[in-house]
Amino acid sequence: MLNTVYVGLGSNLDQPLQQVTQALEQINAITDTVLVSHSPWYKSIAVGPIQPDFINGAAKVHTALDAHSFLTALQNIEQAHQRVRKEHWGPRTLDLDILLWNNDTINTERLTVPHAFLQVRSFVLLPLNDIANELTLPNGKTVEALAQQCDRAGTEQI
Ligand code: A4P
Ligand code: MG
Repeated sequence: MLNTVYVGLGSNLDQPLQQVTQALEQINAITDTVLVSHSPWYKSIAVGPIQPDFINGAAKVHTALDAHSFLTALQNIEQAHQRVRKEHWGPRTLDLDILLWNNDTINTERLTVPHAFLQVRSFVLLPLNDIANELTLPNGKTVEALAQQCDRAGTEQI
C-alpha cells in the first residue's frame, strides 16, 4: 500500500537552510519512498528555550514503508546530520517529524500521529497549508482553517 505522508522539517544550527534542503534529497532517497512536493521555507522564532531562529518547512511524501519503518528512516537521516556536530543539549541541526500519515491516528510508544503540536504551531501549519490546504485531519478540522486561525507572529516565509 502506498501511504501519503506529510513530514515537518526544522533546523536552527549549522546553516539551517542547507540542512533542510539536503534532508529533502535524503527523504527522496529512502527505500520505496518518493518526495512528491515541498513547501517554501519559513523563518520562525524558536518555541521553547532561547536559541537561534529556525528554518521550517513541510514535505509531501509517498512511501510503501510502514509508519514505524519510515520513522526509523527519518531518524537515520537526523543522526547523519547530528554527526556533523554533536550538541547534546543545544539546538538541533535537523528535526524530522511525521505530521500526518494518511488519515490515520497512531498512538504508540514511538509515534503520535497527527503530531502532538500540529494544530497550534504556525511554523508547521503555514508550510503544511502551502502543500495540503485541501487536507482534513482525523478530527475533522481542515489544515486551511487551522492555518488561518493560528497566531503567525514570528513566522515568515523566506
Ligand atoms: N515521536 C512521536 N511522535 C512522532 C512523530 N509524529 N514524528 C517520537 C516524529 N517523532 C515522533 O523526538 C523524540 C521522539 O518523538 C522520537 O524518539 C520519536 O519516537 P526528537 O525529535 O528526538 O526530540 P524532541 O525534540 O523531544 O521532540 P520533538 O517532538 O521533535 O520536539 P518539538 O516539540 O518538535 O521541539 N521552534 C521553531 N520555531 N521551530 C521548530 O521546528 N522545534 C522544536 C523541537 C522546538 N522549537 C521549535 C522547533
Ligand atoms: Mg522530532
